[in-house]
Amino acid sequence: MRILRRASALILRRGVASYQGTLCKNDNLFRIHPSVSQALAETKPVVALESTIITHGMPYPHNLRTAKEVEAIVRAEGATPATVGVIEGEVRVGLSSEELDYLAQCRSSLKVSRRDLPYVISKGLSGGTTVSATMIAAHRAGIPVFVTGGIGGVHRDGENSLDISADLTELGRTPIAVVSAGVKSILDIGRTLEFLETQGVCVATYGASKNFPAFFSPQSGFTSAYHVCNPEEAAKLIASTLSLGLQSGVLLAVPIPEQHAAAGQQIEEAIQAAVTEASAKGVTGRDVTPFILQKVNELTEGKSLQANIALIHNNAKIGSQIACALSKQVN
Ligand code: PSU
Ligand code: MN
Repeated sequence: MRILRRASALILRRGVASYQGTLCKNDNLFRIHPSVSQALAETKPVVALESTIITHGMPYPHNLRTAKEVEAIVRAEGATPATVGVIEGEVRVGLSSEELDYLAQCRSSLKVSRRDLPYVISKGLSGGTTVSATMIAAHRAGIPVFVTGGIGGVHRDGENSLDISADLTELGRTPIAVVSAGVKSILDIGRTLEFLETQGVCVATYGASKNFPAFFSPQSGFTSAYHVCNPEEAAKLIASTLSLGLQSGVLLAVPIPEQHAAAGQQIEEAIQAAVTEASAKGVTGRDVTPFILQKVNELTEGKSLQANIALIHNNAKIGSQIACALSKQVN
């Protein structure tokens, strides 16, 4: 029995070690910040963070303040933050304070998803990376844990419009664990979960139940396939995915803390109004999510933004604890 256990621990370590072996050297297109490459070289925990939330998800100066607070939370938990963004045609894994300032204030920065990467790079442009593009960069760098607020999904009426976020297909093809507060109810949550299942994505709620959270609310009426109760359990789930060599990701859904979920009902009503307005105004494609987020913030007089910030802080804390637990398990 003990030999078996030792053998499986060895396989686990080898799987994750070979994963971390994908760590890329600085090349022309991907540049890893020295603090991040040093942490990776020393097999210390690193947490990847996205930047569309900075360029398109929140207004200035809340976006910049939140980005810096989130990095500080990651550091306080003992991990190294690696915010991903595109600066003048180069994907940066780990941004300097000046680069964060630049992305937060630059009005012309683009929203960069998988499909946009080739164009943005070829033109030397700058932008915030979505969940899908951030997963690609994190994978290249060898960072298995990535924290965000909410992921994209199947939009309402998506069965007709086929407006399905590239985040979902990315989760199906890139072995990264994404820690998020679930999926916003601006989306069709049921179809989003179905699509994730088809893509082979292991979805687990972080907490005592399988209730799948709806971003501003701890419950969506849907459930995850599984739940994990603590950082160690979450880390084991991630380690198994990596060791199995499944090239698909894990979605860890962290419910918003109860005290910040209070405005949930008011936000829900604002979402209904914003979705109706978006379709009446003919907003489509990549503009839909930013349009609705801004509208909901206006309609709730900033309450949705406050809840958004609170849940991102919480995700950063839990995601960092998971990254630390994973690092302990494989070292
Ligand atoms: N949901 C939010 N805030 C955000 C996003 C989603 O609450 O900022 C961003 C994320 O970067 C996500 C992207 O990856 O929007 C999804 O966009 P789309 O629906 O166009 O795929
Ligand atoms: Mn879309």
